Amino acid sequence: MKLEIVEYPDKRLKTKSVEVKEFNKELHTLLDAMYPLMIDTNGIGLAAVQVGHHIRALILNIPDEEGEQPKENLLEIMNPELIFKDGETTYQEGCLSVPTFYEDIKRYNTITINYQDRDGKKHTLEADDLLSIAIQHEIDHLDGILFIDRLSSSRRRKFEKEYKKMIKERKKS
Ligand code: Y12
Ligand code: CO
Repeated sequence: MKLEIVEYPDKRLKTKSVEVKEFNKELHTLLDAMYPLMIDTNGIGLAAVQVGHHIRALILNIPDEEGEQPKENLLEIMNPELIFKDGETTYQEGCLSVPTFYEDIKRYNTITINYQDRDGKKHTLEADDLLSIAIQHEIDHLDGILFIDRLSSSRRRKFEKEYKKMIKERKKS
């Protein structure tokens, strides 16, 4: 399955993704194709909507202490539900759908989610620090929200200007 990252300002990123109801071969093929794409593009998180599939599915692979991302650490999360949130943290976020741009975003520090794995089995996961931030970033994607939507209006204007410039430069090269 050939996948490509959908990049801002593509309107598909604004779509609210639908619940995963069938945990079948089609879902597994999609998840299996998302993983190498995420790793090859230096990503640590990727939602299905970022590859043009509007279902509530996402993958995460947070680097370990050595900066490695072994496949054993891969999390495949379907239909996540935030059931607990606490504290506050700020992190300079980036997104494969908004290349070259990083901004400080405020999130909950600690969260608990319920979710289903690729076979539909239910799990509960407590997360803090980078994992918590990454989960919140990816859940936002499922609701059609990008991290740039969380910027103040002045920071957003600055972003739009810089991003347009980046796209222009990229077209030249
Ligand atoms: C903390 C904050 C946000 C997340 C969400 C997941 N974000 C990513 O995986 C971002 C990846 C990323 C990778 C880049 O590298 C390449 O594209 C080669 C990148 O660099 C450029 O665009 C030049 C930007 C973002 C998780 C945790
Ligand atoms: Co993202």
